[in-house]
Formats: sequence, structure tokens, C-alpha cells
Amino acid sequence: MSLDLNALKKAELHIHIEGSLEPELMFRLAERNRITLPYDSVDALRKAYDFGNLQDFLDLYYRGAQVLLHEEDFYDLTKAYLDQCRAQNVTHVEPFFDPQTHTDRDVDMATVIKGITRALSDAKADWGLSYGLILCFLRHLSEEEAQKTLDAALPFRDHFIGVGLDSSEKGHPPTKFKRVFDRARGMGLHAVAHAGEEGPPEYIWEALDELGVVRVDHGVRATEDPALMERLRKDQIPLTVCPLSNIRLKVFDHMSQHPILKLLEDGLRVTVNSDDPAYFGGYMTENFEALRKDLGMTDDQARRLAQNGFDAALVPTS
Ligand code: ES4
Ligand code: ZN
Repeated sequence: MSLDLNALKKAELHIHIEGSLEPELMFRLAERNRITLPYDSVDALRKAYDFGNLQDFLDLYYRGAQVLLHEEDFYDLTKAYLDQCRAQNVTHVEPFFDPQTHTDRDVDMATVIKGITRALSDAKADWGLSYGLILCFLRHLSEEEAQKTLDAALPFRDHFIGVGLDSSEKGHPPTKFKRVFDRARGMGLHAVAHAGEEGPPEYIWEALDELGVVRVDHGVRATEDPALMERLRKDQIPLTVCPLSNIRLKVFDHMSQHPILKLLEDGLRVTVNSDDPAYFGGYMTENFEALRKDLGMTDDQARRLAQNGFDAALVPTS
């Protein structure tokens, strides 16, 4: 009998909470908030999830998030994700949220943060989840807008543990956000950033050396740069790799070409994550299952990948 990947205790370090919005909940919230979606049915919406690249996905992801208006909506979104975590033995999570996706639609920062954190703290009380929330800046917008976003979040400083950088990578290098990351780190926030998903290895160097990140989100294009591989290995910088995401967004043609096990066997601290599970075809267990099916991941490798998730956490895990 092989290892039960659902029963394996796991930690998730790369999940955009807005990316856990399942089509069924999107329709329910649209109805509750009297918003018309440009799709006739859940099935029609799911059929639209056929992406040529990251930008194709982001266009649908930002549109989907428009059904989120009230604190209760953010609570319901987060609760549904955490119910999945419980069912899949994901006992520690460090979710991202994208405040600008909401504040730019005149939804208050307080509404967003309170709804998300109430669901997280309920799960902690109900079943022992441990967590830390990470505020992400949208890199296709300006650094000035990122600074304003950090300002708006300051009344809720104790509700999040770090800052991240997401959205369209190409043409938006980490260096663009050096000053806001310096400021956030000065406030005791941890820094992480998406780098080397679609963007070049140079962006991973910049995230490390200019933004001071302690973890790299994706980072899979590091395989193109031997000196960078050595740096990541020597410093044991965690990579939050998202296998199903990388296939759905055509970073690699097929899972059999995914470098995650090569990275692991080269001694890098790699972790498995779902990224945007409602859009990419699965949560944590499905990501682990895909590695077994298409890459021949062994039980020992699965255990090491899962343990890396806990070792790479930014706050104490349960
Ligand atoms: C994202 Cl897969 C991915 N990459 C960059 N930004 C994102 N936001 C949500 N999912
Ligand atoms: Zn991501």
C-alpha cells in the first residue's frame, strides 16, 4: 500500500484566497449581491477556465473577485477554503490576499481583512488550524499604489505577518517595489514574492537581493541558472511550487516535464502548493496526487515535500 496523500499532514504556503472561489460560490454570492455574471451556468464558467498563459487567468480571476463585497462574503470564501484544508489534513496555512483587487472597487480594507481573519480564527478555535496571513501588492500597479495599500492596512498590522508580490510578472521586476518592501520589513513584516513563474531567473535574484525575501513563490525558472540554484540550495531559501498551476498556465507543457522532484533531489527546500485551487483543478491532495501519477513521486519524497512545508513556515505551526 502506498502512502495516503490525503491523510498526510500538510502545510500550504502559496494560496491566493481569491483563487479558492469555486464557481458554485461565485454564483451564490453574485445572486446574494445582485450582480450579473457573464455566464449562464457554473458549467459555462468552468469551461472558460482554459488559459494560454498567466494573463489569461488573471483576467478571469479579477473578474470573479467582483462578487466579493461584504465582510460575510470574505468570511464565506475563506471558510470554504478552510473546510477543504480540514478535509485534506492541511493543518497550517499562510494565505495571500490581494487588497487592491477590492479597495479599487470601493470595498473597504476593514471589510476584507475582518472577513478573512474571522474565518481563520474560527478554524483555529474549532479544529486547531495554525496560520499567518500575507498581504500581496499587485505588481502591474505602481509602487505608489502599493505604498497607499500598506498605509490603509496599518490599522490592521497585527492581522497579517508579511507582504508579497503577485499578478502579471513579465515587465514588472521586483526592483520596482524596493522601497515599499524596505518599509514593510522595517515594520517587522516578512517579505515574500512571486518570481520565476513566467519571469526570468534575474527576477529571483532581485527578489532575494533587492526585496529581501525569505521565500520565493514559484521560482521554478531557477533551473535555468546554475549559480542561482547554488544560492537557493546553500541558503535553503524555500520555493513554494504549484504544480497544477504551472501546467494550467502553460509554464510547462505536461506534468511529466515539471522540475519539482529534480529541485528536491538537488537539495533545494521545495514545497507543494495549490496557488488558485478553484481555477487550476485541485487543492493540496490533488497536487500531490499529480506528482505521484506523472512524475513517479515516491512516498519518501512526498513526506519530505510535506515536511518542507512546515519547515518553511513563517510562524509557528500546529
Ligand atoms: C497568481 Cl498563479 C499567479 N501568479 C501571479 N499572481 C497571481 N495571483 C493569483 N494567482
Ligand atoms: Zn501565486
